[in-house]
Amino acid sequence: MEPWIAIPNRSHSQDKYSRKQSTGIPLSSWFQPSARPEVPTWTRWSAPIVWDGTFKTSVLNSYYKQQEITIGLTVFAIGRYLDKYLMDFLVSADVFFMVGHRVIFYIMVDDVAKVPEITLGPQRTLKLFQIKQESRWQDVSMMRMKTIGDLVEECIRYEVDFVFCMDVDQVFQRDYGVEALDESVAQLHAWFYNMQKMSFTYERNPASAAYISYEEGDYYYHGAVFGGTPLQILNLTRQCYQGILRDKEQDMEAIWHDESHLNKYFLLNKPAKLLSPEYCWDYKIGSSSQIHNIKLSWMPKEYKKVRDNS
Ligand code: 4GW
Ligand code: MN
Repeated sequence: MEPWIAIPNRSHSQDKYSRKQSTGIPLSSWFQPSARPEVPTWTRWSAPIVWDGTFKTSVLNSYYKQQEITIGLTVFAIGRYLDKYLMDFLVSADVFFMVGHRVIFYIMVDDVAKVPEITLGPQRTLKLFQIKQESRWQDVSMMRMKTIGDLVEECIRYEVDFVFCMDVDQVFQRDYGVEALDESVAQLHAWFYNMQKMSFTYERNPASAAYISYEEGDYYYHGAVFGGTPLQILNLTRQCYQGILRDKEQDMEAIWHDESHLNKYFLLNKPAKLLSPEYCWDYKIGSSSQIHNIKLSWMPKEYKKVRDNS
């Protein structure tokens, strides 16, 4: 990795994580699983699965408002993904992501000059970082784990209470709010949420660090969205990156790259909260009675246009 080129100033004033309780609000004050009886709203390990309609927005918003929290959102837009996706992602995030709270966008690009100029809402700050383009697209995706870890260590942990890490090829459709916050947050993959674990596309080669046997597994999580407190994200990204490096040393690559390692991580470190597929839906699946209000959706894939660096 090239060293960071950070455009804004970094403040190292205080570690927000140690200053504040991260999730002090009792689940019972805001979570109403009975509002969605037709879907699973708890994991085996008693983590809530947040579906549209299961949360009291006003209770949560006033609690987090009083806590004066700041939420980070990291996103990478390298090569053609910068031209094609970044603008829509950012404009929609400005409107729908954590409305009413302070947000810092951490944007990693390979060409700062190509970043679109957009006017953000008053509580939003954008921090741009230039990183080098990896020659293989698989590495673009996987190196995010290393880069996010470095960034959390260097600045994110001093600046935010919670952080989300997302793919850029998606668009916010409706309010994506503080109900999604927790110590560690995993996203149910839209294509797999109704499937048996036998059919999950985990890495099945026992030699890989991401290996999960057919008997194991809880859910298939989507690599396009994960979140948590800075320290949890630091741990997650470091462990996933270590797995990626271990595989590389053996000339291996997990089937779905960083997503495979993320699934292994969340198998071993159960997430504190799961988000329903309404928080990352693919319209190509069609309509489903379980999917009420879609908060974030996949952009159509146009691989020919965006993928020429494989
Ligand atoms: C094949 O040629 C490529 S390029 C596959 C991913 C590529 C890529 C990914 C890229 O050229 N530039 C880039 O910024 N990315 C970032 O990695 C971007 O944030 C993207 O959303 C994320 C994961 O790649 P993806 O969205 O294509 O992965 P999937 O298909 O799992 O959504
Ligand atoms: Mn994607």
